[in-house]
Amino acid sequence: ALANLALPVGITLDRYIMQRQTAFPYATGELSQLLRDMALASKIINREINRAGLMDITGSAGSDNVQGETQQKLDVVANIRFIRALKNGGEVCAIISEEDEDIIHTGNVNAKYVVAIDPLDGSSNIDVNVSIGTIFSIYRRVTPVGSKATLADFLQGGDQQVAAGYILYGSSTILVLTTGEGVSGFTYDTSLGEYILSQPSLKQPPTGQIFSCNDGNVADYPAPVQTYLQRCKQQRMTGRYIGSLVADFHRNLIKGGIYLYPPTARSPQGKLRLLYECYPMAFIAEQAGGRACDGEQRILDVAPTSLHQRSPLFIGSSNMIDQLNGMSLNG
Ligand code: AHM
Ligand code: MG
Repeated sequence: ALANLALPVGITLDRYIMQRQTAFPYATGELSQLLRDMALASKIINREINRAGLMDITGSAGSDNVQGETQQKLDVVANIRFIRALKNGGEVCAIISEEDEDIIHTGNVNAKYVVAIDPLDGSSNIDVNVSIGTIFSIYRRVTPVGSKATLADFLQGGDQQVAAGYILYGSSTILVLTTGEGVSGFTYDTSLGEYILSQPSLKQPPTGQIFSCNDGNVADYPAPVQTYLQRCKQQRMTGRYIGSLVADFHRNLIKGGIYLYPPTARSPQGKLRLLYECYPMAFIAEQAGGRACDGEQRILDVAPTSLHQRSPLFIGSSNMIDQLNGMSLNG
């Protein structure tokens, strides 16, 4: 409540962060700076995405291609940009990314935070002008400041996240953020180059009409999930699936709905990654009043064992997840 007093719609992300910092001194400014670095990198990615259709042209013309970056795939470019921004910002000692097998050490051994990131999610949508996103998760390190970060810093568990967010590069670009005090949405104003607070307190409707999954895999889904989906169809609910987690999640967050990525024959552990896809989305969902589980337990309770581990994901409106879980119990 205290936080909302000072947060009128229309203020910039920078001002929001500054005001939150005074209201909640959760950090001595480092987390604020880190969030600014993420926002800056996302603006650069946004620019690259908007020019994506021109890349071959500018590439072949040889312009704007000092480091050869414009010829690289957009997800690789996004990875480079985020890592660079976090290195330069100085608040992050190590990063894990969907694009890199191992921990990336930034060289800032005195920094207090680590970040897990999927720099550009929904890669199958990049070439076809459909919405894509960035997902990130932030922890305070558990290893001593001054030392090299280790696996332990990343395998703390979902409830230890201090902040999480996503950027949806959609019909407009929006940044959705939680620091554990609810969820706020910021819309990017391209003319100002600023994120503007547009949704100070996002709440997911407790129920909804939308179900989102890859229907092509349905024969592989566990029986209770199949039954749940049959009921959705019997009730003439709406099926919507973009194939970009961020976009599917965001629509369901606003309108009410459920997103499902169950285990399949191709991906027996589920497809999505626990540390930089499931955990941050689950943190946001819960902070907005929604729920997230893996079919057996709360996502945030799933024990992390490796950097790139996968998990099934069921996420969305609270009543819909409860209903699904109730079916799983009945078998
Ligand atoms: P990616 O990280 O390789 O882009 O994969 C993650 C994406 C999610 O955004 C999306 O929800 C899902 O994979 C779609 O998978 P599928 O094409 O199997 O339905
Ligand atoms: Mg991904």
